[in-house]
Amino acid sequence: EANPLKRAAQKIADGLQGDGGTQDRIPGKPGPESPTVAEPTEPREPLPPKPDQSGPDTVSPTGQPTGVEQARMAQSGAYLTTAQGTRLYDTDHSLKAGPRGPVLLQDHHLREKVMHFDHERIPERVVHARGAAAHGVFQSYGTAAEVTKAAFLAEDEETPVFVRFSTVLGSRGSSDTVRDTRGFATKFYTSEGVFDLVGNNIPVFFIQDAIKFPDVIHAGKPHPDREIPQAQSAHDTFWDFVTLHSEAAHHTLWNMSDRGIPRSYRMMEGFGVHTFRLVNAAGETTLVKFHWKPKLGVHSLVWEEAQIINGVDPDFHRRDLADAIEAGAYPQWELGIQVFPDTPDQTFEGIDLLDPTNLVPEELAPVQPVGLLTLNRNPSNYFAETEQVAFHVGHLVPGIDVTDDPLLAGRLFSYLDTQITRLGGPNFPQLPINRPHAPVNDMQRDGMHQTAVHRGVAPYRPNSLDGGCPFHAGAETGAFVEAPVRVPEATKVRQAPESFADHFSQPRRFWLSMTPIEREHIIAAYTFELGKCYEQAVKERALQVLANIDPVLCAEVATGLGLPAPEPTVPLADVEPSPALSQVGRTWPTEGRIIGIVTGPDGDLEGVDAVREAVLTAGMVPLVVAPTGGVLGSGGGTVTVQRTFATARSVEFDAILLAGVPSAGADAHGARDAKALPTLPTREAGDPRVALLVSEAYRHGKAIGAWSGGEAFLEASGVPAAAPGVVVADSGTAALAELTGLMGKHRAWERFTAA
Ligand code: HDD
Repeated sequence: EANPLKRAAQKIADGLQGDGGTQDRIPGKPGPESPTVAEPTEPREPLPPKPDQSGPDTVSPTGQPTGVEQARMAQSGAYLTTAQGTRLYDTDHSLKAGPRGPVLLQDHHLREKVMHFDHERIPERVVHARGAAAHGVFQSYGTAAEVTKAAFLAEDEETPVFVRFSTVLGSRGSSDTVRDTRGFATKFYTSEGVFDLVGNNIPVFFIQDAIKFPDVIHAGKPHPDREIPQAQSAHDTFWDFVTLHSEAAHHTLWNMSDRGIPRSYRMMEGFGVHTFRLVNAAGETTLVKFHWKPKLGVHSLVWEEAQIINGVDPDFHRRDLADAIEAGAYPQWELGIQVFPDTPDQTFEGIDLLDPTNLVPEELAPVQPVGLLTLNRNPSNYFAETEQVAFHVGHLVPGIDVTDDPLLAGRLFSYLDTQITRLGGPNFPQLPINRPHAPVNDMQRDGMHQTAVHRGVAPYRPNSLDGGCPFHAGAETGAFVEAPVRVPEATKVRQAPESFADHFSQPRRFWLSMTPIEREHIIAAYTFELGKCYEQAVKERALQVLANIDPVLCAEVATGLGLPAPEPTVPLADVEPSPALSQVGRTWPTEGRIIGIVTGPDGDLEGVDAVREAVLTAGMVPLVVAPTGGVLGSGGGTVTVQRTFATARSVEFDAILLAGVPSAGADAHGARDAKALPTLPTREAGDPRVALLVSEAYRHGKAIGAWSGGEAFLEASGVPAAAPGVVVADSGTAALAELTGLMGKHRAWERFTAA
């Protein structure tokens, strides 16, 4: 297949044949490695990883290449063994005194097997426990070379990376589409050592000083008595904290905006949040903020969609990322920097650059692209890679240094510290996923889980016994040299600077930068979350914070809560909006978008086939939805079904196409699952499950198209054929052409009342 996008989309569609699992595959189309029905009798090696999967490329702590194979040593040979390499003839029965007798204490295999199982889990991350990750490559444009000597940012440098996306509050098994901030952490395996950019999809933070991190997280995590709610902020302790602590107003507002419920990890921006200091070859310094800009645009779910997905497919974001990469539709982001002069006061246009609750509008300091990130390989083992990867803001390379942001200072302490508990000792840099690709020659020795066999007798400096090795490097031999920044003379205090005291002008700018539709979403989010709180005092205090941001926002939420809207306690800030903060209004590529094509045995199957072909050619994914699974039609004009009315839910699709005449109710095609529920008040025409599909898609602003009688589904679902974003056409391909144009806007925004 010549068109790579089409090939990618086809692969996603194929991979999604049934609802996962080999039994669901279409008869006659087994997967390439489908297991046979019975257990194989001939020994064979474990299946190799799929083409899209790979483990980390590693080198040993002493710089010796080891490759992935060493990491897989535990799987050599075709025969089952103990951990000591002794072959086993049975692992299904404990050693007993007779078949019905007691189990014998001497069963060393039972003991070893269960002992290991008992210790398979490590503590999950205290925050960002739930994540999904991928390998990739970063290609530098060289445009940052003027401001930094970092080798990986020089022209045409290619650096392997590993990126982990995450939610913050939920535990490892929680849902993907909760309202929360998302982590966006990147490990660059550069020739000068590892550089980690440990950012979020929101450019500001709840607190200005790391000493408050345990407070904000304790407040956001589930209530300590019942451990509910999981993974979300709609509860009293969170709102108690963020309303008592007004520096949290800005980040909270972002969380309540559409940014808190991204459509996909592939469609999120990333931010380094803090201001960093770059150093160039001449030793000159510049202050910067890092940005990741997704090629597919920044898109979000709508709240109801997010809530449904949490039940229907809690792994929605994880699946989306892995499917896209497996199919070859590699997600890409441009890394960019906002550049500020390194002045002694470290402010820009009156904005304190050391205050992590501030952003600098792109209109004041444009984001300048410096390189391209492409994620192109899925991990081959979740635990070894995604779970064991250890990021740290202090993993820096020459040319990138930190600033005195007090939040960053605390992070510099916390990340190393937490890995000791999480990964069981100080040797986690030796884990394959964490190993630098640059040669390592440290004088760290011993400790839990030491896997290196160090040579020599003198792990100390100065020494003569190991020939004085290893040697210090100078700046010219690639050493990390801290930027010699002057620290002002001062007295020790536990105090924030006065410039950290403005907590409302930045949130007000964000609010003013939103379109009316985005403002409605924000109002709805506050109303929902505060409506879930029990404490009246917390709600009242939240309204006070909102009054200080904007009177309309405050009044609308107050109405929703049935409470009076208070007057502001600070003068409303006079700020210019920053249109770059809004997600609505631009047109974006539609690659990788998923179109549900609803049809049945009586539908226009030839038309469906033509549409599938056109969707694939456009690099999007067609999923055919029909009353039952299997293959529709016969002979040449057949269509394979990927989803049934029972398994499909609108939230999986970015747009819906309705092909052909609707079948009246489930009985027409013998689908029993429809009978598992009490009878719905079925409308004249149309299966009620399709009516739900279409009405939900409509409510969520998704493009809907129909042809060849499919328009009757619209009627049955209560969707006006003339509504914005609804297309009725003569043929499937004509409907698709219009639909694609609509999807470039992400949603039919005109359908939202605020528009
Ligand atoms: Fe943090 C994990 C991002 C403030 C302490 N943080 C963690 C991860 C991300 C961030 C993306 C997950 C990394 C991964 O995938 O393994 N954190 C941020 C950002 C912050 C921030 C963007 C503010 C700008 N964090 C922050 C503070 C502290 C921490 C102020 C502590 C004082 N963060 C941690 C941690 C974690 C962590 C406890 C948990 C697991 C880990 O580090 O490896 O150390």
